[in-house]
Amino acid sequence: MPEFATQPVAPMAITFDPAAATLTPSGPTLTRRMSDLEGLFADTEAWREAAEGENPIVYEVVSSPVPEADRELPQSITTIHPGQVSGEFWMTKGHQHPNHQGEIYLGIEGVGGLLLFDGEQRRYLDMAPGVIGYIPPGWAHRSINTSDQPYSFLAVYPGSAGHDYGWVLEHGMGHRVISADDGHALIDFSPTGAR
Ligand code: S6P
Ligand code: ZN
Repeated sequence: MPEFATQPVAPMAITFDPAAATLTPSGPTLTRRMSDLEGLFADTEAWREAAEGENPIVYEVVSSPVPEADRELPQSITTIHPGQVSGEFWMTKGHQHPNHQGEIYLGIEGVGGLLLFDGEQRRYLDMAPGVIGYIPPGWAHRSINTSDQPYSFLAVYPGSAGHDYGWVLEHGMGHRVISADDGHALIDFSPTGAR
């Protein structure tokens, strides 16, 4: 067996339940409430009212036991609950992988979108069960629930990728995703507090 700086975890079978959006056995779970999402939504006053009021859970991330370590390949399932802040759909914080590496998302339940931004070019992918959204190295990414039902997806990414949230707060994601008569619409990114 080759030498590794960090010993790899042992081979394991992980049961993936798409209906329940669970991984068994599971690792850490992350819960993001509205108060954790400062600086994301265009309407700061509406965000503050929600954060200081009911402070709902916006999304949860359950992970498999595979660690975020060099050469490992962790997986996680994110479930974004349905909701809007002043017409802007609930979304993840969004991040850039500072050690530029690719990632895949597989839609498993509900529908949503995957916003991608490399600092110049911007893309939007419609996500649904069975769709693989490919995130190339160097593209920041954010997920959005564009429906009135929960939206879940599986993420698989290199364990050494890292997560830079400051880059997205500084540069935005190129677009905002808002509700529209026929579902959702993309508008140009505006700084937080501009609406
Ligand atoms: C990790 C992967 C996802 C997100 C998750 C939450 O590289 O992209 O597991 O971490 O969807 O999003 P965020 O932006 O809060 O980390
Ligand atoms: Zn990522």
